[in-house]
Amino acid sequence: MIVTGGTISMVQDSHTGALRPADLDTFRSFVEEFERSEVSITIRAFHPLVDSSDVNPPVWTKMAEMVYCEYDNYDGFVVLHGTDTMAYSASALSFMLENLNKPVVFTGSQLPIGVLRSDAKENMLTAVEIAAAKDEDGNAIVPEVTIFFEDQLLRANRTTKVSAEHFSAFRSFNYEPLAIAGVHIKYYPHLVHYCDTQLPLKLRTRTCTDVVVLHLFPGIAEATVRAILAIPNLKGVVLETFGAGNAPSDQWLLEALREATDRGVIIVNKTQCTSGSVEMGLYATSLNLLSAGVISGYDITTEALLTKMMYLLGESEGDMGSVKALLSTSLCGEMTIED
Ligand code: ASN
Repeated sequence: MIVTGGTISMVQDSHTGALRPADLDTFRSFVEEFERSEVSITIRAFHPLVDSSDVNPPVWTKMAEMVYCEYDNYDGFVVLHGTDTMAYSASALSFMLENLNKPVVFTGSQLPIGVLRSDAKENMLTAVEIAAAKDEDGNAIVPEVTIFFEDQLLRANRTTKVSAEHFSAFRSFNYEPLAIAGVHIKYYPHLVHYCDTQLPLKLRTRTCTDVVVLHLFPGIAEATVRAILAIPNLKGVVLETFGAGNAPSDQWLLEALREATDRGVIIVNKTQCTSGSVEMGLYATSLNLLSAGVISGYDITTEALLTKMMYLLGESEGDMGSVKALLSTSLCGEMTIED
């Protein structure tokens, strides 16, 4: 269990009422029930613990390295993480840990672990059970990077945080849950992404942050779009469009996008809708984007697309052709490509 921080790692100071980091004994006391059964757990914590708003690519690297270095020593990994950017971190690790054959389950909580009504205990204990779960042949049931929250086990790179209030804080709009935890934990193995077990785990932690999210809105000004596309060293743009991937048909917009793609900037079309897919060419307003060199992001989440872009641009050594090709390929179940 890797404790990185977030609300799940906080207790309330009995004197001041302020939240402060829990010590490791707090986590140990919750998981010691497991220790009496056949699951043994080692707890490693970040020093200092971090709020997930401060998690960035170097911190993703640290998490991925911790999994990689201990990969042969454990059957599964649980990452306790703040909820705010959990979907980004978990998506990033799904790309950084290539050929993963063991569960890496992210979880967190909406209320601190030291608060009576906290959702921390259930989330943490079920995440441990899922990380340790094996089928009758002794193979991990869900050997991919996932997020467990409230009662759903979701593929990490399909997941988005949807609520700052509810205990059920995450959704995967375009892919069914991999398991549902009720009285029993019901797994759906036919939905799980399996890697070739013969291939060794590869750690790929080089990232490039010369990327931007350009969220279109009715009335967006030419100067705004041109200023964003003129960012020095810009390499990748997540273009958040309307509906099935549509954009205003203003000539200046298409010209600005065309100029950027001609300079080698990769622009990927991602719908602002939470569910459904980009279908380029369905309307004239997205056909224009195709002719401006914009590529489809299909039904990917913004979190997965952004982290995939950072990872591909970081690992590509300047081979933009292969970055483009891989952005149009589902690497570990992050998108559904309809023919
Ligand atoms: N601010 C916290 C975090 O993301 C929120 C939480 O964990 N519920 O670190």
